Amino acid sequence: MTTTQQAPAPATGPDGLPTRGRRPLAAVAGLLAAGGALGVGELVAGLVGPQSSPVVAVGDKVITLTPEPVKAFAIATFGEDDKIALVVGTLVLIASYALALGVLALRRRAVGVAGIALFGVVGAAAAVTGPAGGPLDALPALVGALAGVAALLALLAPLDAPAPAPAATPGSEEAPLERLRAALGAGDRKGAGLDRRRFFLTSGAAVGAAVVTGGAGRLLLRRFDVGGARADLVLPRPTSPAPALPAGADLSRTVDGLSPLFTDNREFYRVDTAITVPQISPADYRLTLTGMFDSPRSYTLDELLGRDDVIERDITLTCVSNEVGGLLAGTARWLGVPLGTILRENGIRPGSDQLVCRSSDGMTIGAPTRSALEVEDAMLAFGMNGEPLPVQHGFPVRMLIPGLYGYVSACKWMVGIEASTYAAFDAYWTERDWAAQAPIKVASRIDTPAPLRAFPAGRRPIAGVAWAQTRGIAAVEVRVDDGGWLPAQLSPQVDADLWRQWVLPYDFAPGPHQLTVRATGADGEVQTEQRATPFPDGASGLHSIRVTAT
Ligand SMILES: Nc1nc2c(c(=O)[nH]1)N[C@H]1C(S)=C(S)[C@@H](COP(=O)(O)O)O[C@H]1N2
Ligand SMILES: [Mo]
Repeated sequence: MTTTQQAPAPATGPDGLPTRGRRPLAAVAGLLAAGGALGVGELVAGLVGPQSSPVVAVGDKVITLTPEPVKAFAIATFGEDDKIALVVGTLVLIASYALALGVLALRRRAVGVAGIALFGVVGAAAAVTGPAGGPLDALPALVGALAGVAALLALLAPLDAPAPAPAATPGSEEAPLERLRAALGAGDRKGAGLDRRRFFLTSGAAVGAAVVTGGAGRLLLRRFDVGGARADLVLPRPTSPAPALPAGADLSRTVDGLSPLFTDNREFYRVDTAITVPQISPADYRLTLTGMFDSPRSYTLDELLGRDDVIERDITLTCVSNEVGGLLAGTARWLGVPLGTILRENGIRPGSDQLVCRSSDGMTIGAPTRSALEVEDAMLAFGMNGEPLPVQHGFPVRMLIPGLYGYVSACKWMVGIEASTYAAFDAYWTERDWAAQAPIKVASRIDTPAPLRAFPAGRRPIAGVAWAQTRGIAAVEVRVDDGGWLPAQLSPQVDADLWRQWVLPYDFAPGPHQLTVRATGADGEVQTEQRATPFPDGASGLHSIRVTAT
């Protein structure tokens, strides 16, 4: 008599069939259902409007809810690519969720349906409660979820198509082999009820539908794009042009690797929480003043552009998240109207110490009223380096207050100024424990030679930039190894709000060298070597790099 080893009873689906070989396919079904939901969601968003896109709305919420240290880490690690990192991370999360959901749904359809419904409800809630959200904005996520449920059920059906129960396999060796062959698609296990052909046909249809609906949604959303309107905008001539630059003002013409005096708009650093850049049509634009004003009003873009006090100024903008030696600083020639004049003509009340600046994407930037009124060249800007503001940099109107980090002054896509107080309101970053007030610290950076690089020994320039907006830079010194501080040559002093380039030609002996730079403000303040992290009010310390002359 032979004894047959009894295999443990396999988990079974609703039809009593084993789920085992079908699980990978069920996971794929979950993934495709999620893809279908996202695609259909985008299509409906294309009809309803950009603020209703579930992908974007959820991403925005993730940014808002991300703890500050994680956000700081993301900006420090990914810099400009922080949003790409977020989108990729979110997609990985959604994919894992969908794969698991597919497997669970194989045994219990209700779990799959509930999981996708939850997905839809989260997306709908995020869109409805977004800064520009309304009840209609729930539609894309809900319709998307319905499509996702339909896709999931259609994809799972061929995985347990009714079929005669398998004949008991007598040999113990054969079963696992058969299962493997079935999972690899080598052929249907006789009677397993798995309609592989139908599964792949349905999958193909689901992928096609997801791609077509998603693509159509994206195309439809293009009609909200303001690129064309921006290109058509004619900027006024400044009544007060920027000071003329002396010949040879830009030292980068002769020094390789040195930052240009003006940063190209395409190269200009970008820091914001917007996953999709707000698209504000010039015709619809309004800047509305509210709060502690005697006679607050609003301005159309034409009213701002048509004023007779248009100023043009060269200002270096800096992000509080900039690390010592970091690249989150840039200079542009800005065109706009004086902020102080606008505030005064609306009768700003003396009791206001904070301006709550509101952006169309819901961001709030809290700026000191006093600086807005008193800092020379504080402005509402609509032009950047001779063009209308690029959409990424705040089109059509942003604020600038020289001398303050961007997060307390440089509100982009700005649609409102509420004259308020620090006691009454915590702005977005202050709520996240960044300092409420943050003047830019004296800073200097070595651009060339690049850190950890090797170059031929002998004479070559050490060069970089230094900034101390509103005060100006008086001197930059460089230390090589343990030597003394050597004065660098500076680009001409044009305006205190503009950074200065510096260059020091140096004879490098062969071997490794440590280069350190420090700046002195025109007010006599020497840049501190005391190291501080960007959080909570800006990094400090000296930029120091290692290089090797060979
Ligand atoms: N609406 C909005 N404005 C914003 C921000 C933002 O996240 N949203 N970020 C601020 C920060 S932290 C900085 S440093 C500057 C950056 O301006 P830029 O992207 O044009 O360089 O914009 C400021 N204005
Ligand atoms: Mo910033």
